[in-house]
Amino acid sequence: MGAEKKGTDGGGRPAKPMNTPAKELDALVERMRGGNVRALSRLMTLVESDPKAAPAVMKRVYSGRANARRVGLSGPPGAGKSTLLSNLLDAGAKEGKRVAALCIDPTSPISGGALLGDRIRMAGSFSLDNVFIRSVASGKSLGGLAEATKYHTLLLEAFGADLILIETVGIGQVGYDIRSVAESLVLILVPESGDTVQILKSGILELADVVAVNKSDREGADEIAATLSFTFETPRDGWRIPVIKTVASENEGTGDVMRALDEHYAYLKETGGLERYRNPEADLREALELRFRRFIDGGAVSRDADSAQVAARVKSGSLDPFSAAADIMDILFKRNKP
Ligand SMILES: Nc1nc2c(ncn2[C@@H]2O[C@H](COP(=O)(O)OP(=O)(O)OP(=O)(O)O)[C@@H](O)[C@H]2O)c(=O)[nH]1
Ligand SMILES: [Mg+2]
Repeated sequence: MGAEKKGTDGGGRPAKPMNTPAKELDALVERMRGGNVRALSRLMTLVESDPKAAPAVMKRVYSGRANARRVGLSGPPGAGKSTLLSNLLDAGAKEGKRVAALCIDPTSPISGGALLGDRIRMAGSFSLDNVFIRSVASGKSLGGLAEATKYHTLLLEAFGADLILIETVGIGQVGYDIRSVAESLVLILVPESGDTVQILKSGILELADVVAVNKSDREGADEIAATLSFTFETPRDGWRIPVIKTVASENEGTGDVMRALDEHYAYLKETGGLERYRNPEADLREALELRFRRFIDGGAVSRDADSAQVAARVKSGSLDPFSAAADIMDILFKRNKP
């Protein structure tokens, strides 16, 4: 992509802690906007490993971004998320799009999927021609996955990506609102995913916009696809969830998934669904939530003697958590800036 087309970068390098000088940031952002992959990776590492540096970066990249298509891929472990993602990346690149992938893995910095795995294994991120891949390891991101993913998608938009694919762990374990980073969600199931009743019960279908029945080379694929199609016969808010059979390992069905995503995007545009999730007010709300979560997770309650006392009463059962939360909010906001 852009000036540096080949090879890997130092995405895994620890970022310089805290105050990267403003001039240095300006220069990095300028190089990144000019298509420099190394600068992009550096900025990603910076916001990931130092949430305190994030506002300084976001200040420089938030406005003037192009809007990228952002697609999430979710599904049970081993369903073929990485393989399908890799197919979609290649298909997008062939269409001349600048494509990017964020692979979120809660346990290891390397996501599965032979092709993708090999690409990523080389470094924290990888880029070749119009393809950019980055793995986001939860262990590395101090602000947590939600925060890192949000910043990374915004950076990729500033970089000029047309399509951003985000692989997450199984739906329900995502741990954050996927809608804030992806307007379309592909749920990948396999014939072994169990009967439809089971799938419906698990609630994982709630968020899906497109369903792929992957490993359709295996027995039971037709059956599960037919039942799911029947289940989705009635449109939800005017969108009928397509059920597509794929064999990701053979690159079969990739085009159908791409088309379904195009249709979903058109549907969102028509119905105002895009603006609902993509606007500065929604981002402000999320930024506040992220900030507050980090504040709490960072031990704000236990560090403050009065708040800690209230928390202790919850633990001992003498105060309910809801009254306690109200009290602690009062105490903390009078004293601190989250
Ligand atoms: N038979 C068959 N195997 C497939 C298909 N798609 C992917 N696989 C294989 O399934 C395995 C898992 O694929 P991945 O793409 O790594 O799946 P994943 O969902 O990303 O896995 P995790 O990230 O570990 O949860 C790999 O060995 C793939 O080659 C398919 O359509 N048919
Ligand atoms: Mg994977």
